[in-house]
Amino acid sequence: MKELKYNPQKIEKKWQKYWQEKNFYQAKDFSKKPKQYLLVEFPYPSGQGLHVGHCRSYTAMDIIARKRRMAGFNVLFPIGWDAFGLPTENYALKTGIHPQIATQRNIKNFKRQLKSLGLSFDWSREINTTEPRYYKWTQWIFLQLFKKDLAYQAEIPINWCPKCKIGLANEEVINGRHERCGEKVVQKTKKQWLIKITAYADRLIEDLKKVNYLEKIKNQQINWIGRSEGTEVNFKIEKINEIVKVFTTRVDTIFGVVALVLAPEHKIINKLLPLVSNSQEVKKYIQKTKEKSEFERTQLEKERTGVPLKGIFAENPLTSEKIPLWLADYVIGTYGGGAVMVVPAHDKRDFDFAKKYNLKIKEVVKPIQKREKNSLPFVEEGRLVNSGQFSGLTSQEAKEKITQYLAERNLGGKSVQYKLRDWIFSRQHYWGEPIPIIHCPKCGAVPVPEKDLPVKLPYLKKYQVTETGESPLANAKQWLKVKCPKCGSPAKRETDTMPNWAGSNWYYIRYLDPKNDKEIANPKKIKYWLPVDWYNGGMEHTTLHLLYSRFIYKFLYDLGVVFQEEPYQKRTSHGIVLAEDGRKMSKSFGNVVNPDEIVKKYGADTLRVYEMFMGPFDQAIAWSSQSVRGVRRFLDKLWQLVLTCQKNKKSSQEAIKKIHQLNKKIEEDIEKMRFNTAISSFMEFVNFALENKEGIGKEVIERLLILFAPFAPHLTEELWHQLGKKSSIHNQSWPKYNPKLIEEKKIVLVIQINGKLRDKIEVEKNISKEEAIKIALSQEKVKKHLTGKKIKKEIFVPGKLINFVAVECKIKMSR
Ligand code: ANZ
Ligand code: ZN
Repeated sequence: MKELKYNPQKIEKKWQKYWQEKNFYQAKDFSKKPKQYLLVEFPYPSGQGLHVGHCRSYTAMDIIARKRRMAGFNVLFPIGWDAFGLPTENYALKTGIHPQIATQRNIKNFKRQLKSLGLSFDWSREINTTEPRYYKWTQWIFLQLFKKDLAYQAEIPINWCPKCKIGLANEEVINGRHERCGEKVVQKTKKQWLIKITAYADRLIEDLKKVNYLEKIKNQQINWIGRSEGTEVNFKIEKINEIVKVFTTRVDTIFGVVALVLAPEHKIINKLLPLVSNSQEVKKYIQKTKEKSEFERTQLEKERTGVPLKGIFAENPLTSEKIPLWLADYVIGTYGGGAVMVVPAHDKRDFDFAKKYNLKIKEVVKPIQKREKNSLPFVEEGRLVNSGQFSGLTSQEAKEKITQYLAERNLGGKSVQYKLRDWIFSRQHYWGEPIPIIHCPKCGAVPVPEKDLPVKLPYLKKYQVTETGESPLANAKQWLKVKCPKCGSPAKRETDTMPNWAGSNWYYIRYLDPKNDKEIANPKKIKYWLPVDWYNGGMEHTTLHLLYSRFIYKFLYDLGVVFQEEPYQKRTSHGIVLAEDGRKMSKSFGNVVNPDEIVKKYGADTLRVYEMFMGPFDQAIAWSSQSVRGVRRFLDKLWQLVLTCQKNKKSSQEAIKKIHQLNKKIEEDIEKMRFNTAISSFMEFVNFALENKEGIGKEVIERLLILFAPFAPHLTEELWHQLGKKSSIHNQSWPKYNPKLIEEKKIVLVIQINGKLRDKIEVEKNISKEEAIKIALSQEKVKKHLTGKKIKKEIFVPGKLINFVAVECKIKMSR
């Protein structure tokens, strides 16, 4: 039954069924073949269905997976669903469809869509973060963190939307506003669960040396952690006899301190308020700060504000000077000690602050080399002046000496600070994993015994957030009541749920053993498969998701659950797919491309090949319908080529050379993720072949199909069978190119003038006499030796030399 025309609608379903029935893509635990674990970021099954952006990144890794299988690897290429979280909860609130039902529906739809693309996922390992069998282990990890004191509760300010009366994750705050309603977000203090990721900060930086990530991704990780070395200085506060700790990276400027500024949320303020003469003003300022988000407060260009604590002074530990105390919202409560020593002469922010409030400006560092213009603030390092016994030292020397001086007198010492904060792990939402903790009036926070895991999320009809901002689980009256596992008294379950990150920071471990109810995964399987060899994902996940999952892996390593320090050997990222108009695809713009329609109209292989062809893989690219049609025409041509040439017995030398060159190119392009240039090379080859049909025989056609199989798995499978093959094209070995065949035939020609060697040139082996002479005459050395001479004769020995026989010009001579 031969198809004469390429008809993807007829063949794609057929082959998908065939592959599935034969379990083609199932990874085999403990196979003797070398293992290869290839990972894509599992999708969030939203109500909108699959985005063409998913198709792009999944097809890319699918191509790599298919090529690796053909090259003899035991490939693990799994998929699952990251299904807890806000989008589904919000969708449920809007439509009245329960999140659980919505999730099931969405997954069903996503699965149908992914399958229609012919992606070679191992579906037998499918996971779903919202299934109790899965989140049992998410909760188990939390318990281990709790037992190691890495999960703790604290009163901390959270983002709060006063309109929706709801606590927000940082991701939900865009430019200081709630992303859903646009209301200005304020800070509200609430008891939260935190995870102490900061305890791993140094290792998270250090171990980047062990992995093969793109350089920019490594830098993003490092900047996010934001390690800063400096000095902690204790400032004594008069009247109350307490100290305020200050973190500074410029302790060499300490003789230039003119004020001490506290963050408005600094704890010590409560003690100071009764002592200041302007307490009303101060209280008002604190209130105003609460209405601002951290984003607003740290904007660099914004005007500085502050309020003095009148009548209170701190003491500079080096000079014993009395310095005034202030509050200002540019000081962040959670960084360093939540206080800053103000040095207007050497810091821009402090300079602006001092100008505005008429503080003194004391210069204590001068440039080492004299400058023409000496303007303040001078923010670089230099040599100290007006700094008592430290005057004359360089900034570097002074930092060390002053830190030592402080340490010896118990007034401070070396300190390292991180931008990275502990990870806020509580959400006051319904659609997440319950935190497995029981609050007992006698024993406090008690972990749920491991044997009682999972703590199942109760089915609630009403899952709106409560007016007080408590999680909707506070309404699950039955579920809430439990006995304390320690003392048996009546106690209450924790009602906060985990963030979306919780289920996604370890999911790649569960693929190894998704049905294991005894352990997170069998250790032998962990040993065999991990680490992940190649992880591709979105640029937007190269900070948080990557950092969280690396952290959890290190923690599991410390527990002895996994056996290396890093989960991903290699990390790359893809660019997003924009709409045809260059904007983000969005329902509200009406510019969304639905992959279903493309598959229906042109076939999955066209969609796949088009998305690989659209542009450099790591860049954002706008959709082009015209280019989609162009790709479909290319597939039609390839189809015709194969059908026309299938009877040809022999191939021309040129065709063989070209197909081996293509072989090399495709191999290299796939490894470097240069899919777009790979496709162009296929197109060029097909054009060449159509013009030289007589020279395209079996050997060339078969190699072409195998090379193209990872890109267009259905089309190539169909043609392969049409050639009379009985086994699948995807079970063929990846072809090796012959390096001898593709060597570009370059040779060196010697250039002589009157028999004397004057130069050498590199040219094509079968270059013509005319061409060779033209090149030879353009060489500088040759020109030089021919000046004033006239060429009488040119001798060309192919593959060897050119000899110019030349004589002196008479005219010139006679002059
Ligand atoms: C005095 C000083 C003088 C500073 C000078 C700089 C220049 P990084 O590198 O980001 O760690 N700082 C400390 N704690 C702060 C807080 N809670 N909120 C806002 N700013 C804070 O920055 C360290 C510097 O940031 C510290 O060094 C401190 O200002 C400020 F000529 O101290 B410096
Ligand atoms: Zn108890």
